Amino acid sequence: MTAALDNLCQELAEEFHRDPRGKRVADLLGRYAEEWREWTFFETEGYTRNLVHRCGEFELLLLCWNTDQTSPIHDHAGQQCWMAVLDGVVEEVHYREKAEGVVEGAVRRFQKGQVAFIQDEIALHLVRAGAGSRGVSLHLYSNPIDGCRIYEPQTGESRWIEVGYHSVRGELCGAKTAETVRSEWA
Ligand code: 2CO
Ligand code: FE2
Repeated sequence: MTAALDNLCQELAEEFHRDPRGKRVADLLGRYAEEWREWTFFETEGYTRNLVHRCGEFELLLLCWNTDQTSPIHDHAGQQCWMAVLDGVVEEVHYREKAEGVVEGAVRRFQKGQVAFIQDEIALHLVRAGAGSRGVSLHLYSNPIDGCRIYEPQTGESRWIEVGYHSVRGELCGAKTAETVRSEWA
């Protein structure tokens, strides 16, 4: 399994060594279309974060969105985030922090093969399965993120949370935290 995913990680690593801003990342992610199904896990409690690869420059995750599942409104801990849809439909809603709270902005819908990009300078966002659809998306964070701030929609209050992995390279690990995985791989 995973020769194609491993090749993709190799190409991404070369790209980040060439250019830390990763100008070709969207192209590489958008072209990727193979071998991801056996590393996906759909749960009823919430979307799952499944780690494919983590190194100093980036981490690559498969996110599985069951029908009606949504992330909280969140930031990206100062890092760059690319999101390529591999299957189904995934929607993104932008938010801006204002004195009165968080204010909803653009809503965008992404289908298979489309790639979104976000970083804190652009907006906060939430991501959800498209109406009536499930979705699988491939997320690249550069650098890796161990947590982010989540925002309460009504008041705009925020708090930092640690993000975890549901699986690592196809092996279920519960909600193992990024910190645990990093120390195991060190
Ligand atoms: N950033 C969220 C996460 O890593 C997913 S939304 O896409 O950026 O769980
Ligand atoms: Fe996000």
